[in-house]
Amino acid sequence: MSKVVNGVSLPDMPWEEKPAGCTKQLWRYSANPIIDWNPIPDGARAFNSAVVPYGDGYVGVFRIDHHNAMPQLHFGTSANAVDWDINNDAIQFVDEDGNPMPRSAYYYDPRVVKIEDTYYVTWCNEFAGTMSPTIGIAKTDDFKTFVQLENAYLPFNRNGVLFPRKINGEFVMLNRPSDDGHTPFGDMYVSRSPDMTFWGKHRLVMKSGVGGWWEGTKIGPGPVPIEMDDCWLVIYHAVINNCNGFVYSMSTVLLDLDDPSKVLARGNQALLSPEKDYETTGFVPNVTFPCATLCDADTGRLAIYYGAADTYTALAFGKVQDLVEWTKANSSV
Ligand code: BMA
Repeated sequence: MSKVVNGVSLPDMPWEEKPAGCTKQLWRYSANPIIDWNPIPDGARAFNSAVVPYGDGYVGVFRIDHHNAMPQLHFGTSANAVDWDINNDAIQFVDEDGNPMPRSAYYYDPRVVKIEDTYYVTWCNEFAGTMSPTIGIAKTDDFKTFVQLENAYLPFNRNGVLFPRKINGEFVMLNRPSDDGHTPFGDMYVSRSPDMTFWGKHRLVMKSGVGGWWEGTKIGPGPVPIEMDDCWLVIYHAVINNCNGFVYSMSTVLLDLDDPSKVLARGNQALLSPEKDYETTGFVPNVTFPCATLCDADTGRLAIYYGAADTYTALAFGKVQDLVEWTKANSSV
């Protein structure tokens, strides 16, 4: 059995045991969704958001779509990682000298990761004044001041997901090059940086469709990879295009610890697909989009935070050891 490496103990994280009769590796929280429509006065929907343990509780960077449909990032806190208190004001990023950064037209799908003693936020950011997506990066030590760094890439790119530690002395980021529309394609790449500013050594990790039609349109990285003793466990989103449009599911892939461009095993089917009302009905129907996890290193309990129907925030549970075993036993490669 694989073990979690470099993890933290989270004995009080949200958790429910697998329901009797459940044959799947992931199961939903019985009180889903945890965030409903209109979570704050200025926001219509909170979804595709990031949470991390911090201090005595948890903090989050939330994607909040405002009533004009434009997404912003809002900071939130929680004692139990289920009930969230989200600021009505969007995060105002500053430059290295503390001056407010010009606002982007949109900020969405954030991830948050702690690397050494600094927290980094990555998100899909407007490339200055072009309405074209790239990956924005900011750092914070206290979740009060968020210092925005250079965008990582030229347009177009969505989904920048940092590994939780340097690999061979470099920062490493999974990402998904795209177009500036709803992107009818998408493969997963990995890029490296010595300093969080200059990104290069780009490598393909995996292409869509290898496992079958369920992931035939596009794939992209989800939450921050989880370090196991024999692999990186990565949850990814996988998109099918059917008569009704795109459907977003999730599955798992295991990457090589020293060279995460190498796929060790990759799930051959979806582990969670839209099926509940809050996943199939909302602002964008049929979306389950994972952006964050909490993992208790002692037990391997995993809570996945996913956006449901671009409207709600929901939780699913699993065990990391079981997900690694399942991926190895049900691999498409
Ligand atoms: C993707 C991203 C996600 C969104 C999904 C479904 O391209 O924009 O934020 O959840 O589409 O609308």
